Order: sequence, then C-alpha cells, then structure tokens
Amino acid sequence: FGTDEWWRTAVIYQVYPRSFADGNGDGIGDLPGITSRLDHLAALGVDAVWLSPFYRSPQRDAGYDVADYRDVDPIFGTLEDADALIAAAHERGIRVVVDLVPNHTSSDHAWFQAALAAAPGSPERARYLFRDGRGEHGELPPNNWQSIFGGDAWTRVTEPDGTPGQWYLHLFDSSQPDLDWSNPEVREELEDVLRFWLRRGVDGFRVDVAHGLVKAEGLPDWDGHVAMVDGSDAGTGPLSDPGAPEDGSTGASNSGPMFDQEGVHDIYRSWRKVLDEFDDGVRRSRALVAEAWVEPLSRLARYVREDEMQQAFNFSFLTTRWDAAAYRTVVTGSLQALDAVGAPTTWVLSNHDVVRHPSRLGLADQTSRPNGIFAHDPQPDEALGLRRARAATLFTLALPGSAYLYQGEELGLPEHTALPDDVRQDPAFFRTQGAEAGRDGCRVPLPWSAQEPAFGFSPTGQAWLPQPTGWGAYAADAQAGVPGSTLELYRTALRLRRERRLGAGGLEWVEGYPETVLAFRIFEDERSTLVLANLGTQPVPLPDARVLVASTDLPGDGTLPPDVTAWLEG
Ligand code: TEU
Ligand code: CA
Repeated sequence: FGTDEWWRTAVIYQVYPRSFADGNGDGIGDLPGITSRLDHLAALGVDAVWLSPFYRSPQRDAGYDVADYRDVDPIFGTLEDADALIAAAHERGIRVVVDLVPNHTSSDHAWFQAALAAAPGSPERARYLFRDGRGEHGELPPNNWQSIFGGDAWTRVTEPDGTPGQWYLHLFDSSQPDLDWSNPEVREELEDVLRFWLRRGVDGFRVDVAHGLVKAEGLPDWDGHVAMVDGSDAGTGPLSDPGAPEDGSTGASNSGPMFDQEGVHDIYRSWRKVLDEFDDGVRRSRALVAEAWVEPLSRLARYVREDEMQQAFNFSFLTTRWDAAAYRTVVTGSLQALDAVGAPTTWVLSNHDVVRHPSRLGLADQTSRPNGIFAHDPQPDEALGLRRARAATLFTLALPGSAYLYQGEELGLPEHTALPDDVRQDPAFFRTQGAEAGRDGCRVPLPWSAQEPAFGFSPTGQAWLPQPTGWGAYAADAQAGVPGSTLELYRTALRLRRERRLGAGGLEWVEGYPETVLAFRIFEDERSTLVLANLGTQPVPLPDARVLVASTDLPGDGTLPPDVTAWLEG
C-alpha cells in the first residue's frame, strides 16, 4: 500500500455478498465464497472492494436491516470469516470498505425490541422516532410522510398492555425503524460500531442513506414528492425528464423534511475524527463515502468537505440519456461541483438498487425512455445495450476521480427482466403490491462457469434467485483470456488507467468532432490520452494516433463506429 490518499483515484468494486459466490452450498453467497474469489478481483485490477451488509439481520431488506452491527449473519459466515476476508484482500493489495446502515436498524435489533416492551416516553423509545398518532384516538399517522418503498412511513404498535399505541417512523420498510439521531446515545453507539470495524482492519465505510439521518424539527407534514424506489414520484407519476437539473444530476433525489438537513454534517465531522484516530501513517485515510441522493451536485459536495467524508456517490450517470451533450453537461457539472471542495468526484454506472446499465442503455429510443434507474425498460435490446454499456464503461474509466463497479458488470451482465413474481424478495416489490418490478433483477447470482445448474455460483448448484438461461455465456471462465470479451476489456482498461494515472489527470474537452461525439483529453504528467466516444449513428474518422483500447473491435478503416469508445495516444 502507498501512503497516498488512495480513495482519490480508486476503482472500488461492489460485492453484493448473497449473490457473489456461495462457499457452503446453501445457495446464498457468503464471506468464505468471496474470499475464494478474491483472485478474480486482483486479476481485474481493482483498488478496493465495498461489501454490502453482511451483519446479523432477518434479511427483510437483504441485510440493509441490521439486527446486530457487531456480528456476521450466520448465512454469511462468522466474524473469523470476516477477519480472514479482510486479511486475504489486504494480502492482494485490495482495500476493504464495509457498508454502514445508520439511518435505521432492523425491528429485530435489541434496541427496538426493548422499545416495544417499554412505555411511551421511556429512554428505550427515545432511540427511535415514536410519536402519538393524530385523530381522536391516535388512529392516524403522526404526519403524512410516505415510505420510499411505498405506503405510509409510520406503523402503529400495540402497547405492552394490549392497547393500540404509538407510531414509529420508517422511511423504508416497516421492519426498518428510523433511529433518532438527536439522541446522544445513538451517536455514541454508532461511533463505537465504526471503531469495532476499524479495529478489525477495514479501510472505510459506505454510509447508507447518508442524507436521511436527521429529520426537520417537529417532523412537519410535507406536500412535496418523495422519489420512490421505482423512480416514480409519489404525486406525479414517473419522472418525466431525469436530466432536468441544470448540472445534469439524476432528478431522482430525495428532498423534503426527511432529507439533507444541516444537522447531518455535524455527525460526519465527528465520524471523520473517529476514522482519523486510526490513521496509521501507512495505510492512510480510512475513508467515508456517502450514499446521498441529494441535488444539485453543489449540495452533494457539502458531504465531502475537508473535515467530513472523502467521497459521495455521484449518481448522475444513472439517468443520463445516450446523448453526447447530456454526458458533457454531467461530466462538466460533476467535476466543477467537487473541484469546489477540493475533492475528486466519483462515477457510478450500476449498483444493487438500479437496473443494470446494459439494460438501461439498451432501449433504442432514449428520448422516450422512462426513468430507467429503477423501472424496467420495456424490451431492452441486449446486444445494443451491451455495446453501449461497454462504450460507457470505457469513457467512464478514463474520467478523473474514483469509479465504482458493481459485481457482474465486468461480465456484461444484463438485468434479469423475467423473474417470476413468486421468487422476488425485494420489499419494495411487495410494498407496492407488485406495481413495480423491484430490485431483484440486478441481484441475480453471478455466473462463474458454464456448469449448470447455478453456473459455478454454488458447489451444490443452488441459487437463491433463479439465473436466466444463457447466463453461462457471460461466465467469468468463458471470458477470461478471450480477446474482445467484456471481462478482458475491463482488465485492459483498468490496467491502462493505472499505468497512465488517468484517475489523477485533468480533463480538457476537444473541439473539432461532431456534436454526437464525446471527445476529451486526459492530461497526466507529460502524457495525454485522447478519449473519443461515438454516441451518434454515423461512423466518424479517427485521428492518426495509436489506439490503446476500444470498447468494440474497430473495423480497421480508420473510423470509429457508432456506440464505440476508443482511447488513443495523445
Ligand atoms: O438505498 C437508499 C435509497 O434511498 C435509494 O436507493 C432509493 O432507492 C432512492 O433514494 C430512491 O429515490 C439504500 C440501499 O442502497 C438500499 O439497498 C436499501 O434498501 C436502502 O438504503 C434502505 O437501507
Ligand atoms: Ca452460502
């Protein structure tokens, strides 16, 4: 490990533990499974791995409902397995970022169970947001907030004496009660959880719903619109123009009295101090990355000020239409917003909450495309989508800053759009009574080999979600060493990115190409790299320079075909 601020240019690979690799054959991915596949990540060339939650949990929201922050869920393994995974990653020079879920606990958490057993007004209830209901008998929710997964954001409890009682707030599922962050006990506990994992050697935390911890004083009613998990918006239906904000950010942010309150920053300043206690001068800067759906980007940038987090996810590309002008706006806006606070930006094309980018980009007509982050596009063209996804990946990996990859994107995996409803597990699907498809389609277990059933995911051939037929063609084994495969494209791009220090470079737009071409130069040291991405429908002439890598084989006639990106010398 170097002593630099590694996170500034890091490529960070998201592992979704239940779907990565199953070690013990029960059909659910686990920590020993991840450890056994770390060589795949080393060969890919990533700097760090971010692990989605593996803590003790009833798994009602796939682990984003934590019952014990200091233990590993038995389905994923043990604390010793976590230690072994961290050590094995570090041996390979891969840093480990874990997911912290501070906005809510599981309803199975000992604190919430104690709160249910205690009386209104008790210190046990004061760790959560319990309130009396409105109406003559308290039969109405305390305010009009809606859950991001659909339905009321409040659930009424039965008091220990059997009478209908208070209500508690949950911005997500009813099994995810929100903590009261104005309570010092809550702050102390979560800081102690940070220390628990820092002592075990983790290099950072991805902070779930970082913009949600503090709610407006008095929990006032709100008549605005909550951006729902399906990309619809509680009041107005699907967001019509995802590119609406001027800086090109997603248009899917959460706003209102439950999000982005000034008080959150004080929390992250004290967390940063906790992380700095562990700065050993060698593996410097344990890092915090905010998952904050906040707009405009200048608001997002406030989470990464000098004494707060080092990174925040920039989700802008999730909603960018396949249009060069739209990407130019987003890239310029993102770099400017973060430059203003002296931090690098991040780039994200996929994660466990959104439709995989080959499927998002696979709709020929991008102008009439629905908000493709959460809702399934009708009939994506998989071949076109993959071609564009590879092109998008290639220009993204050239951009200054840090990049996040979601497991399986290096294999070119599409969304599973044909999952039967009875196998789905996402609570967002159930809370909306199936009105939207939910997020299971991007969480399908990875194909490692052509071996059916389960394509090498599990030694017993089981998989907690069915994999599509044809999954074997995407298998890591089938792509490794095959020129032109998506996996080899990722490996090559990451190698060149590292060699040419692209993440640390400066960007300059290049004139002289058609409007439909993204053309920029990355300057690093004395060298520069020219990046050309053809988002139009006609081939464009390439300059006379050495091609370093192209997202799809070039025809050899000196042109760059539609939906292809190339990196060139100079
Ligand atoms: O997601 C938080 C979250 O709010 C968005 O993903 C949400 O869908 C968006 O704001 C809609 O506008 C995180 C996790 O990534 C997700 O998997 C969890 O379900 C959620 O928190 C609850 O912990
Ligand atoms: Ca398992």
